[in-house]
Amino acid sequence: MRTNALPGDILLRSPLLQRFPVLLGEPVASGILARLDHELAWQQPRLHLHGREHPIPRRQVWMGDGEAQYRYSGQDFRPQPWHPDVARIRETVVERLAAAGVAARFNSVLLNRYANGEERMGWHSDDEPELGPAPLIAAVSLGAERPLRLRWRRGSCSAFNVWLPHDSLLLMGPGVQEQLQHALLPRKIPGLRISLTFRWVWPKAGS
Ligand SMILES: O=C(O)CCC(=O)C(=O)O
Ligand SMILES: [Mn+2]
Repeated sequence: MRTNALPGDILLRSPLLQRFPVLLGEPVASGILARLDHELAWQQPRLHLHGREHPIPRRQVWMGDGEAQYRYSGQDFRPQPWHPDVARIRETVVERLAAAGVAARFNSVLLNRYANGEERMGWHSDDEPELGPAPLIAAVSLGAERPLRLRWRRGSCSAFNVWLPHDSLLLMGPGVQEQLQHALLPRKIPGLRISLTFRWVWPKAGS
């Protein structure tokens, strides 16, 4: 079996949450991590939360096709054009999902850069209207292994961690955003981590 065809672990069946190890293989994955770190125009926007303005506790880049505009916390983000490494990862993700029987397409990606274990992303669901009613999100992790924490939006089932190793892919299938929230909480884990969360953004009517 080729290492890049390793099957994914199904973590939840309904809604589908599946983790695939070894997406790109080494040394490709580490080379891409270093290039994205150095070559992208990382931004740290200030967002209004609870009536106050705060810089986000990480850096980010919104990338994608021109019409894939994204509105988040009251701000519109225009996509940067595809970086060749990111376009290559998108292709690999689509192929890997197709091999697992999941048809997916992505016109955009949010890249998140966490310089160390203090940098984080709070509880949320990726359920903005432009992602449609049942978004499929594919999250690629590069660099330091950290856990994604998930919790159910209803009922009393416990929260749980999904560890995201370097060069892994996590598929959050339709229904995950509606039923669960996720967060990347601060942890005493040193090292740079970059995640790429691929999405399909429905172009705005009239654009
Ligand atoms: O960094 C991660 O793995 C989580 C990113 C995330 O939830 C997002 O981009 O919406
Ligand atoms: Mn998210």
